[in-house]
Amino acid sequence: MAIMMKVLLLGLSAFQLVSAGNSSYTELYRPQYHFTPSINWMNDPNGLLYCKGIYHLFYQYNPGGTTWGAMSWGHATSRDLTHWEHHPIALEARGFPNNITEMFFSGSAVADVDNTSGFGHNGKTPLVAMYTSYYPIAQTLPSGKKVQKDQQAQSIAYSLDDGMTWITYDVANPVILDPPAPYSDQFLDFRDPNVFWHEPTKKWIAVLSLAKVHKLLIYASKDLKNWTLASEFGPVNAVGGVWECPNLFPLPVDGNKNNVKWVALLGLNPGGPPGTIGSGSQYIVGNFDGTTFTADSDSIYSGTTAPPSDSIIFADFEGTGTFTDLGWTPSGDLIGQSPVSGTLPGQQSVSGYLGKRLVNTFLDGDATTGTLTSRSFTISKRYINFLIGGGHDFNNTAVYLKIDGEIVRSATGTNSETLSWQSWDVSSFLNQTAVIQIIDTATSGWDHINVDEISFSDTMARSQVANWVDWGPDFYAAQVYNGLPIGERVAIGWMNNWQYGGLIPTSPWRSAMSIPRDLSLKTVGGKVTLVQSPRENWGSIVSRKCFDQSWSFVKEGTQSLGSVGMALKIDLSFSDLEPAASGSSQFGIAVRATPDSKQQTRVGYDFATKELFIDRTQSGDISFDGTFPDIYYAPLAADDKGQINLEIYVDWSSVEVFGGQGETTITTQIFPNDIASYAQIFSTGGSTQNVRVSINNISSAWDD
Ligand SMILES: *[C@@H]1O[C@H](CO)[C@@H](O)[C@H](O)[C@H]1NC(C)=O
Ligand SMILES: *[C@@H]1O[C@H](CO)[C@@H](O)[C@H](O)[C@H]1NC(C)=O
Ligand SMILES: *[C@@H]1O[C@H](CO)[C@@H](O)[C@H](O)[C@H]1NC(C)=O
Ligand SMILES: *[C@@H]1O[C@H](CO)[C@@H](O)[C@H](O)[C@H]1NC(C)=O
Ligand SMILES: *[C@@H]1O[C@H](CO)[C@@H](O)[C@H](O)[C@H]1NC(C)=O
Ligand SMILES: CC(=O)N[C@H]1CO[C@H](CO)[C@@H](O)[C@@H]1O
Ligand SMILES: CC(=O)N[C@H]1CO[C@H](CO)[C@@H](O)[C@@H]1O
Repeated sequence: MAIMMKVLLLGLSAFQLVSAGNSSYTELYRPQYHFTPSINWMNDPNGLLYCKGIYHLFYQYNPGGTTWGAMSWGHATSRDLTHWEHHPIALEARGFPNNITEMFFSGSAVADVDNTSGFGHNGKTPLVAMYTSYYPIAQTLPSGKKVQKDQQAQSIAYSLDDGMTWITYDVANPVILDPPAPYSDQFLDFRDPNVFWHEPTKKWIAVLSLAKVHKLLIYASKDLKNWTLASEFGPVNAVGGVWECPNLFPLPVDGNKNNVKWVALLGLNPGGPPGTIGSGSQYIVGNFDGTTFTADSDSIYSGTTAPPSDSIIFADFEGTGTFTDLGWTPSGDLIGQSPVSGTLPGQQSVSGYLGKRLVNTFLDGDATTGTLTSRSFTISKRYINFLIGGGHDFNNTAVYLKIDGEIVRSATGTNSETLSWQSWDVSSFLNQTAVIQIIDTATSGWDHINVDEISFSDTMARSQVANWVDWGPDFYAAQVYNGLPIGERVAIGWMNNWQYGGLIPTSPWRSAMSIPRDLSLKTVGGKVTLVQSPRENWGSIVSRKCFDQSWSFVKEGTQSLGSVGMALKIDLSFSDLEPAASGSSQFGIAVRATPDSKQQTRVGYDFATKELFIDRTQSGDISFDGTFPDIYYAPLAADDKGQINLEIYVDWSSVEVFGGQGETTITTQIFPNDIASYAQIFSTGGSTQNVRVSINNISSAWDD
């Protein structure tokens, strides 16, 4: 149907087109202009390669169902990164479905135009894919190499028909069998080769991840077959979970071809941006000489920043002695216990605390339960700032502010051992008497809490432990295209999160890719920053303007824009005026709202904190995972005219916001009703000036 029609339209007769399924692409929640497989489970983008005018998109795919399993490489192609053709599976799990002996995990692909591999034949340029072989059982391979149960090793395959069919290099696979000493014990977590041609040294480079020890390994090869370890990099910055899916690529700074920097971009799971749970992506800017990647010093964060300079430290848990000695009242298993020096036996590495000691309730593993109650104090400053890590459960692993026995503020961790700053605005409780309570009342899976450096300040404390590629929960495992001209880099991310990826309420497919994004490096606020802009053939899918209006000011309250649709491109700009007194003023737009506004996703800006946000707490179906309904914040400064500029891309189950020049993005999935086509603007705590809202309908990329 839709898919077959496009075959005629684009005349891609050379391709054998098979739609893996026969979806009409109109099911509830089906993305209209984001890539999805027609059926079954998808995760990481793989093998992104631009070759002969065609963008290849391979992806982690389960041919057997809508949850992770039987990992294979699915395949689609596009001429414009907007309209996609489905192709037969490129690399199907060996032995699928009944006796799987090898799965094809993530990797990348290149066009070996100089035939360095010798795979060329009859004048055909070989495409070569390098991927992680995962072996669910111990075995001796056709190459004679022996692998252990659950081993991950790196293999290659080649194609002589422009990527349509692939031949695994069985005589020698895996071409990188084991991690190098001293990491040989890491063979279960050694993955995701990112291969590219390095012209100055005329070599292939492959960057791999040693996921659990937070290291990138850089290998070099003349022929894609024989690989030599060149160097290693890491750990740096965010290390709250495994490092996966590394990329390394050059980009000119501010368009200057004489000032090229290299970017290492990688996934992190869990331990994403502050306030998110689960997967995230970070980048590091530096230099690469063909052997070693060296980070720029301003791209490395040495650790948690100290609290704001005006802080009064209430509890830093330093010194010696028990919680009781420090003035806290313990209960349960915490009676007689003390703050801990860092990581406990059996625990992943705890980081981000200040000084030597912190509250860490992993004492008897997750079995420990109890509470700690502070002495009472008078609230004297606007914020209570503290470092928090550990489990995410407001009821069981949490910090509470109590006034007269009532919980008036609460905070919880993000299922990460890395502590980060959280703050309560307590300006409405000034001069009142309060206590802080730290609770751990549950006993399995992330049921512990880490707390440090509770302090009072008139400034909100922030954590910067990494350069976040995206501040939302749904942008992971991004990969950058090979084969584009120097200076041009397009990335696609998996628009999902391991926290709830297998539970999202879509059928018969699960997971979408992000909008393909043009990457560049620009100096923003004095710092070389990764800037993203959506790269789609908008001209072919943006239909008519459904709303366009300017206001010199919008008064406090909400204003309906009517029913504007479910797939939208919205340009929103407004003045960043310091709110007079309230300090809590926000402006923004609610999209995918039902007529009664009970469902809506709010995209806005907080003038006091200078943060962009997406609030999906009422976005529709939020029932499938307790961490899904949440608000995501990201720093964003006004432009030099004092305006905040947002580009917002709404689809049937997602919202992506590009703030400013694209230095700040937030990507979230949402699952609203299909009557949720309304939009409204809101200005809270005061009026907002110089507002312009322009909305275009986006039509389906699946039914030309
Ligand atoms: C599974 O495949 C392996 C390798 O081809 C073979 O040795 C083994 O006998 C097979 N097992 C079953 C149960 O078919
Ligand atoms: C590539 O190299 C192989 C091995 O040397 C050779 O047989 C083949 O003809 C070459 N192919 C091309 C297109 O040059
Ligand atoms: C592999 O490459 C290394 C480094 O270039 C070289 O020393 C070695 O001889 C090569 N091995 C084979 C089998 O080609
Ligand atoms: C808090 O107490 C201080 C000093 O006693 C006083 O100046 C201030 O007005 C009080 N603030 C509030 C909000 O009650
Ligand atoms: C936008 O598209 C939706 C469905 O695709 C449609 O219902 C709506 O009327 C359109 N709005 C405008 C103003 O074109
Ligand atoms: C995803 C989808 O629409 N699958 C349908 C494809 O066609 C067969 C046979 O007509 C249906 O049974 C499937 O439900
Ligand atoms: C299961 C449970 O007790 N849930 C509660 C957790 O705490 C929130 C408030 O933060 C309550 O609304 C829930 O009912």
